[in-house]
Amino acid sequence: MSRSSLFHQLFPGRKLVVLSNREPYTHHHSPDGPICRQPVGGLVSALDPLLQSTGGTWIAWGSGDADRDVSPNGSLRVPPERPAYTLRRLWLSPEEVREYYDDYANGGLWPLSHLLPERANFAWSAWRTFKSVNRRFAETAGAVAGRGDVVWVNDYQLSLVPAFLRDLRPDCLIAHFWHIPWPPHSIFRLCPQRRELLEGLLGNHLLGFHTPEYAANFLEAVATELDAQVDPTSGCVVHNGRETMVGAFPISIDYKYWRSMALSPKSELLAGRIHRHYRQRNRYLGLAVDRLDYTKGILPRLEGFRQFFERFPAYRGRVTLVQVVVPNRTSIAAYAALQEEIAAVTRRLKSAYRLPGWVPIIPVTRKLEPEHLSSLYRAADFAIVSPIFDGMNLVAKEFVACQVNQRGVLLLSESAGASQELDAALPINPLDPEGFAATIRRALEMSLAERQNRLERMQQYLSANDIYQWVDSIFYRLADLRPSPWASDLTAFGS
Ligand code: ADQ
Repeated sequence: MSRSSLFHQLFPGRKLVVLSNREPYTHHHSPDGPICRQPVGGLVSALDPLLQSTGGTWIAWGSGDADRDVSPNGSLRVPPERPAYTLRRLWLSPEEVREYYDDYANGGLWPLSHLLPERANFAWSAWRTFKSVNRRFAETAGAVAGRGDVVWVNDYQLSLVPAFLRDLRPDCLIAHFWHIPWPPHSIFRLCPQRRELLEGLLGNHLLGFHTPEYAANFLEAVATELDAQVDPTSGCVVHNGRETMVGAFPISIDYKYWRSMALSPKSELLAGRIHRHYRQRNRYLGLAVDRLDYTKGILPRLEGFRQFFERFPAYRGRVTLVQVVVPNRTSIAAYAALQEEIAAVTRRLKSAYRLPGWVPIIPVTRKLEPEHLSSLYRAADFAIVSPIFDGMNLVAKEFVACQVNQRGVLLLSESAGASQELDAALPINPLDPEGFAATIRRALEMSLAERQNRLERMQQYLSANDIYQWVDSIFYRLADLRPSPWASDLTAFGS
């Protein structure tokens, strides 16, 4: 069944409204006039195909420098080449962006959720702006949604939207997906605004996390902080007469899309060229792909790679790591500093180990087209995905999908959500550089039969557990909640 028919079968006559901080399409000035771009990131990769197939509205902060020129009243139909749904842009002032997004969401909630409390800052002035921006998102959703519509809120930037929206529009069915880890309560309790955040999220009918562990951490926080009834077995919370169902829904990728990208003529050609280049010289290609972020473990990975050459010098001149890092959030000092440090460490690695006709590392710092990215995934002999903490990590799943020749090995951090599903990957501890070095060698020396076997298992798993199955599981769960507390509203409109 197609996505749209499942949605319309489960929620007849309803529309879908998605909210996220980041918009799925941004417009930017160029010498040839405004150009449209799609930002890099897991959330857009996951939800844009969904809205394209179901129609509806996506509400987000209009962050592109040409957004206002293209949509003066804040609304436009996207994707530009074949419009399928409405993008509703919310305009934020530079101060709002700094306090709501840079300071509170990315300077406070992001590091705390990734178990790095010493990096977190929760200034009250930033909190007040966070709250008022969340209220505006909720008011916009309240104005756009039709009676009984399904509203799907995303992520930590919009934690307070559900309760605001539930007050405004009790007829809507509200779901929220939290795309990053939820920390153990001993960490979350350090947030001064923790109770209001929990109450904001309990405005949802359904609240999803990537893993049972994150869901259990959330339930523990609610049970400790609020006067609520919590059933850890079913995931049901009752607070202030409202019921919220909490559960685990591991996000995935569009598996068929990534396969088709890897099998496209362009990808086949590029991957073939790269593979021949390395094989003819008896060399190996390693790959790492990340959004610039201190949680992705890029610096410890480079240290692990350095130790690999120290411990196993026979591989000097034979293994090159292509490290793709797309800059983002560089208006935040910690991110700008990280970008510089990665560049400096990369330069040091190059000058310490380079040999005539060979470099140990090739840095790439731009967004790649899917056919280009898939050709790298396809050609790589191994991929290193080594976040220190990561809600899920879609790069690991994309690599597995694109390995159409089943030759590559996935090295995957045990503290990425994805490691709970991709159990045929080689586990790594991102903070153990020696173990890291040994695992790279193990990957290079693994038999072809074992590599095929491991990839086959993970590919079978991902083909059955793709992004569409993820969306369906959330819709089914949401539809199950109908008798309580949505039933009275449905009866009211004769459904
Ligand atoms: P992110 O932290 O953004 O997502 P991730 O899941 O790895 O992390 O997704 C990154 C996405 O960006 C991938 O789809 C990848 O293909 C793309 N990408 C990265 N570099 C690129 C480049 N140079 N060119 C083109 N595309 C590039 C957050 C959470 C994750 C969670 C997702 C989804 O932090 O843990 O998996 O949301 O819920």
